[in-house]
Order: sequence, then C-alpha cells, then structure tokens
Amino acid sequence: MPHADIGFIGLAVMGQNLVLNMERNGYAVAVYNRTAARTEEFLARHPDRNLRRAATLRELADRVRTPRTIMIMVQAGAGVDAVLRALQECLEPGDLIIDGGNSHFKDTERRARQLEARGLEFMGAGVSGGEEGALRGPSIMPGGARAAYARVRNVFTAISAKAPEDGAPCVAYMGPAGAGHYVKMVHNAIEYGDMQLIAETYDILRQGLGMDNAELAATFAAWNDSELDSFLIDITARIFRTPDALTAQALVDMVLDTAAQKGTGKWSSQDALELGAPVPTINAAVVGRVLSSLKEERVQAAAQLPSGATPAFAGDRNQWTDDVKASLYAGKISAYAQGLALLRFASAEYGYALPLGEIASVWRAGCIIRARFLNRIAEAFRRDAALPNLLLDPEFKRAVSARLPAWRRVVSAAVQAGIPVLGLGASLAYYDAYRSARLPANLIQAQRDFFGAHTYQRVDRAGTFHSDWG
Ligand code: NBP
Repeated sequence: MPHADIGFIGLAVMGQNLVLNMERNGYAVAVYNRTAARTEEFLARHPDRNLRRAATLRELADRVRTPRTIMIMVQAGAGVDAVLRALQECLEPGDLIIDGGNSHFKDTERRARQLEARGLEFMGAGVSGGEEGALRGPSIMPGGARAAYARVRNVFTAISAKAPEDGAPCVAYMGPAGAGHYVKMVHNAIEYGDMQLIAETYDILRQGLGMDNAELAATFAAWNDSELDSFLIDITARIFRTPDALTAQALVDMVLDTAAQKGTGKWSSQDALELGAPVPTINAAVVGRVLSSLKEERVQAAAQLPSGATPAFAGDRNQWTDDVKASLYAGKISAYAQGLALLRFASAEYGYALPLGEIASVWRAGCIIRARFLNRIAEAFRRDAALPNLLLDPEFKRAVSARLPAWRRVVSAAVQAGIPVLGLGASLAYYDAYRSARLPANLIQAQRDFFGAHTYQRVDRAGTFHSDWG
C-alpha cells in the first residue's frame, strides 16, 4: 500500500471528522489514537475510505511519506506534551508536526523551540467550527514558520470552509510561533462575549418584555435576517423551538443555568491583563460563567437579597424589541472591537504582525462566530490596515451612533429592572470610556500620590511631580 499523505493523531470527535474531511478531499491519511479500540471502531465505520491503521506511533511514522506531515488533535495541555515526547523519537529532521487543538500559545512557542532544536518543524493551528465544522469545513488559523505553512497550505485550503460571499477559503497564515493559537484563543474569547450578550438579551426579552419561547424563537429568527445574521443567532432561534423529549417543556427551560468553560476565555482575559489591553466584555463573559457556576450560593442569595428593582420596559413593546435588537448589535460591535484590539496589542508585544483584515475574513465561515458583519469588519481593515480600533471605522462609527440612544435605554432599563447585564453594560462602558478625552483617573493618580508618593504628571507642564496633599 502506498504511503499516506498525512499522519493523524487523536480520534475523538474533532480528529475523526478532520480525517474524514481530508480523505474526502483526496488525501490518504494514516490514523493513530492512544486507545486502540477507538481507532478500530473508527476504521470499522469507514471501511471504504483511503485510511491506514497505525497501532503505534512508530507504525504511524512508517506509514506516512517523507518528509512527514503529522497532525495532532488531542486534549490540550499534558496530552499534547505526552504525544510530542513519544512522537519525536519516531520522526526525522525536516518532518512537520501540527498541533490543531486549543493549546495555550505559550505552550506552542515552548514546543516549537524544543522541536526546532531537534530539526523538526512545528506549527500551532487553531481549528474552529466544532465537530460539524471539522467535517464539512472549519475555519483554520495556522501559525509557525512560513515555510512550514507552505507545506500544508493545499490541504488546509481544501478542507477549510468557504466564505458564502466569494468562495474564499477560510484559512490564512496568521504569523510566526504561537500566532495561530493566539488568534484562535481570541476567536473563542469573542465567542464568549457574543454568547454572553445574546444570553443577556434573552433575559431582557423574557423577564423584561415577557416573551415566551415561541416569541423568542420568532424574534431571533427575524433578527437572523438582518445585520445580526450569524451562526449564534440562528442556533439561538432553533434552541427556543426544541421540545424536551422527557417532559412537556421546552428543552432550554430544562437545562440547568450553569455554563462551563474550558479555558480559552480565561486565557484571553489573563493575557489581556498582562498586555494592558482592555477587554471588559470578554472579562464579563468569563465572570458571567463563573457566577453561573455558583448555583447553590445564588439560590440562597436569591431568597435573601432584595432587588430594589422598579418597573421598567413599559410602553410600546415593539419599540422595546427594536431597542433590544439595536443594543445587541452595538454591544457586539464593542465586543469584537475589544477582541480585535487585543490582537493588535499582542501583535506589537509578541511580534506576530497579525493580519487583522484576513483574520476577520477567515472567521466569515466555518467557525462559531461566523456572521454576516464579519465581511464589514474585513472591509474596515482593508480600508485602513492600521485602524487602531474598529469603533473608529467610519461605517462602524455610524452603525453604533445610530444605536446609541436605544443601547442606553436598554441598559438603563435592565439596571432598573434588576436584570444583570454584565456584558451589555461592559460593552457600553467600554465605548464610553474609549471615547472619553478625560477620565476620572486624575483622582486615582492624586490618591496614589497622596498615600504612596507615586508622583503624577500635570496637564499644563512636562515633568513628574509629587505634592503634600491635604
Ligand atoms: P478531547 O479534547 O476530548 O481529547 C480527546 C483525545 O485526546 C482522544 O483522542 C484522547 O485519546 C486523546 N488524549 C488524551 Br485526553 N490524553 C492523551 C495522551 N496523554 N496521549 C495521547 N492522546 C491523549 O477531543 P476533541 O473534543 O476532539 O478536541 C481535540 C482538540 O481540539 C482539543 O484541544 C480541543 O480543545 C480542540 N477543539 C475542540 C472542539 C470541539 O468542538 N470539541 C472545537 C475546536 C477545537 P484516548 O481516546 O486514548 O482517550
């Protein structure tokens, strides 16, 4: 049997579907999984595919043509290190390893250094789109040496999603070292923000406007036919229509209100803090999930703490619904602006030279945050590659300006009604802080100088000053 084009390690949901996608696109793939039964079961389910069995990593190396390309899709962290330790013993200089999982970008940079010292090439490639995306076409964010990318460009182009507008493949070279995993991490963080904003919008429509699930489904479905058109809005409408198989309720009402997380949102917040990049909506989304996980404590607090709420959302319900839609769109623009600005900070700090326009373009299909307005984001960075913040693009400036009154009405009414708006509030506060020529930080610096002689700068002359206050 001729050698396979690619070796693949890790046959959980993502791995299996990526292998099937590669094979469908004409690539012969040799497959290995730590638990051999999973490999056997996978091959038994796909007897007619051009796949090769490997029972050991040595066998995998033997079945792939040289110089080898081996992709890993295993649990991030210790799993990737364990695979790499064993795999490098079976490979030769010039072979290329691609980690397609959600590894931390700093782990990717460490691994690249270690493997490159042994003559092996290493890439970190973010893959988004869940299991469906992996099978039908994911969005792929590869980082590493340019020469390594040149070796995998064809296969990644073949298996990637294609943007509906122009058929462009949703894959592009992101930059050196950990750039691909960094972009994937921020993709996930924007996804966290987007989901938080949609969840708060649901809460406002349900608690504030009294919508039932049928109305919620119709509202989100209608919104999906507008500037909000996106995968997440589409599945939200479908979720409200899904009945529970075990009771007469809607399934969404039977789901416990605790949202889990695997880490990419938290990593983004942590790195943003390291870099000094403000991402309050992403932070709020991470905090929102943490708060949701304190279910028992919240139930006890709910019985003890008064809301002090006053009636809100009175008046024309259709008008309020339009306002809520406007506030969601404005909140989303703010969240994406923060995520993209984080990429700009990281680009400068880590020397990634991230192509923001291409990144927005790659996110147009295949991934979880795919949305019609990503076309416009891509255009904004095409108009001005050095755009410091999406909010400053003329088109987005107009889009947010038009929605500001509604955005303020909705956030104010939610606060009045006691509906938590961690994300929507953070998005609006970010907008207001970013557009403030003067913030109250003069007082903070005065306090720092008062109690700690930390000094301050003046508005009217250069230099560093310290005063005896009070
Ligand atoms: P999981 O993240 O659940 O990982 C399971 C795979 O890792 C199995 O093949 C398992 O082998 C292997 N593995 C583990 Br666990 N420890 C190992 C070790 N020490 N040595 C060798 N193999 C080991 O699978 P997944 O959900 O398909 O995700 C794979 C990667 O893709 C992750 O990094 C994930 O974050 C990322 N990702 C997932 C999604 C998604 O929607 N699920 C989307 C995008 C990216 P075994 O069969 O022997 O236990």
